[in-house]
Amino acid sequence: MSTVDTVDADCLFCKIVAGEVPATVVHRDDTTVAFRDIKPQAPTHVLIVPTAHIPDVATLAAADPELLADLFTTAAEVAKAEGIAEGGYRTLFNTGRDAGQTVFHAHLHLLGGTWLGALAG
Ligand code: DGP
Repeated sequence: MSTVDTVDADCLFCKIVAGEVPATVVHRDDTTVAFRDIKPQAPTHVLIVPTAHIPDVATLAAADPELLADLFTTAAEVAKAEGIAEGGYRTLFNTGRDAGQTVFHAHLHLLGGTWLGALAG
């Protein structure tokens, strides 16, 4: 159960959660919604968002760690449904301008379906 329950009427992802902006939704439950990224960077590229409006993952972690865990649980379920769980996948948050965050409603990127390369090393 989420401890935060807010909506921002001007937020694109709040509008997707509410069904006011179309998106290809692949999962929905009480606290999270998962939909395909409009500009995919891998064969599977899904965004998992809290239904509540929370601007970034740092705010989310401080406000509701259980909800943060829900995002990863949903990511694992979507990865399984997409057939990428066995091969492996990447999950990441961009936090703030320098990381390239463009939508200020926390979202977990789920990427997979191909060799993604190593991030470092
Ligand atoms: P980030 O750079 O971490 O803030 O990622 C934002 C992502 O949101 C980016 O990969 C593109 C995606 N995106 C932007 N606008 C839309 C939209 O209207 N619909 C969908 N499905 N995805 C969007």
